[in-house]
Amino acid sequence: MTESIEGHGGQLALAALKPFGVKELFTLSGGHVFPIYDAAHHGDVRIVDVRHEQSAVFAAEAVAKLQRRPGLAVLTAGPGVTNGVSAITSAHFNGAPVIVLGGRAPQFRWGAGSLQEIDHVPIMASVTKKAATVTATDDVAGALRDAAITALSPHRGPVFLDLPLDVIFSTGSGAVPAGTGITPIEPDPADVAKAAALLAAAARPVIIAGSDVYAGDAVAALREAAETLRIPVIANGMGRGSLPPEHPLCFARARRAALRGADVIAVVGTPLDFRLGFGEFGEAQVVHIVDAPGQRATHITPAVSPAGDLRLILSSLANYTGTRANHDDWVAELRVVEDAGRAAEAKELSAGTDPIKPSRIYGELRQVLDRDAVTIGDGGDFVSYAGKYLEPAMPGTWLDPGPYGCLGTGMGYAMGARITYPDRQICVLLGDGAAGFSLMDVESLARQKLPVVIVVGNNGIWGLEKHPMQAMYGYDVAAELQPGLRYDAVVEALGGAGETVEKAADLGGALRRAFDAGVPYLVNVLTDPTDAYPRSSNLA
Ligand SMILES: Cc1ncc(C[n+]2csc(CCOP(=O)(O)OP(=O)(O)O)c2C)c(N)n1
Ligand SMILES: [Mg+2]
Repeated sequence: MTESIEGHGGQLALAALKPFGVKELFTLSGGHVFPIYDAAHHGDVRIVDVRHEQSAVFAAEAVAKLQRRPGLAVLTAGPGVTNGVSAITSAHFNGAPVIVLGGRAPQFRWGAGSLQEIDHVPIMASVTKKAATVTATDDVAGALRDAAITALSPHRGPVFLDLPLDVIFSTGSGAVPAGTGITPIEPDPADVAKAAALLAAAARPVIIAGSDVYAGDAVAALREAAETLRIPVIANGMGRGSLPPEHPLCFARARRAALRGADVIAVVGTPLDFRLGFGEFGEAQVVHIVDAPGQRATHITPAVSPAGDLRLILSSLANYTGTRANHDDWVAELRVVEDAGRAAEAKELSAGTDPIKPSRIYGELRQVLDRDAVTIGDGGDFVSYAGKYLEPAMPGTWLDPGPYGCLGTGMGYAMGARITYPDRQICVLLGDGAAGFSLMDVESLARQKLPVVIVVGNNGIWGLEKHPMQAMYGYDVAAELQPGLRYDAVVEALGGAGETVEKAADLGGALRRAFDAGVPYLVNVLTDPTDAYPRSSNLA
């Protein structure tokens, strides 16, 4: 059934997004986009506004990632759009279905020098799946529908459209078909069969599950495939939590042993990038399972690379009927390493040192976080520890910045997570350096009654740069921040609350107060500046 609609450009735009489940937009005000606000105000789309456009796009990205539907950011013409560029790029790297609508100077006098007259499209083209200008009001609904379909079709990613002032303020008509019209990509059955045979026959197989497993709603199929073939699973990105930590096939501490010892490694739903040693796993054969042919690696040649709907591919693996090698010894071997790693961590997690070790913060957090809490990492070393010590128990509960590694996601991601889950714990793990990019958006969170907990690992330095620079040069520059700064006082001033913690024994109480506060609450933990996350690569 297709509905015919009439209205101004803003009304046509939002009507077209309704079948895709868009219920809110993130924005920072600008006259060029007023008609979209008018449509939202008189319709049922919630307007959530921010203090910097990057937070609007990060919030839309969090909604897109968590809910697997388009997240919408509306940015005013010129600087509004360009302020969103890094965040849109993050969505691009993360394969997140974000739609960014930009205002645009009027086209009827284009070239005459209107306020904020700049062609955004070439700026956006390389960091989106599609970037275009809608040049007629009658085209708005169709263009928005196409944008949503493009954003949601694997491999997912952001779409940018700008709407010239005269187009968006004029009235026109459009058609809104029901449903989303997205069809799964069928994988080549021969590729899937080869992948299944390789994994089943392997003596020491491993599955690495990445973000697209969650994005493609393929978590159940992954679990089924792992369980029927009895293959250990290691997760990264939003793949984390696909198997709960207590699952016999879920491994984290044994990652290195698993990748060193494996003879077949199936990497599912994540690129073979720097996070996975560029897919160079020694003698092991690599099966790269991707959600679209364009995601296949070009820098190495895997044994086979099935491309298509991840649910279909993983379900086929689960239904494999050929002969299977017994992997029990391999699973048991890794379990020993996993348990030993876990035992070794206990000391770190309970470290009673003064100043506080970041690991102790995670030890305390593990005791107060609910299983469905959403945790968000924005920072350097402090967030590397989060990746190591926090164990997401459910899929879709961990948000990291992804391979673009852009600092500043914190408050935007927190906003998107809070909008998605009004009743869950939302907790940002924030470096003190990272705090500078988005902390002002605590004002937006407080004003719009969006409580979140922010835990700052306050070491007074850009730790992930200072320590490597010291190691490389024997000195460091541009790596200092003011020590002991009261980020909690900043949050109080912005309408939230918080406290500074200097003693490990005070952490637990502070965290409990934070989750009970009902307002944005920042726990400012003064941590040991000499502590450096142990890493093999020095460049971040
Ligand atoms: C937008 C952006 N600017 C710069 C960097 C480079 N960078 C990566 S980690 C890091 C240090 C982060 O410091 P902080 O947030 O205090 O965390 P810490 O390492 O001290 O725990 C920097 C500057 C980046 N990733 N993104
Ligand atoms: Mg720091």
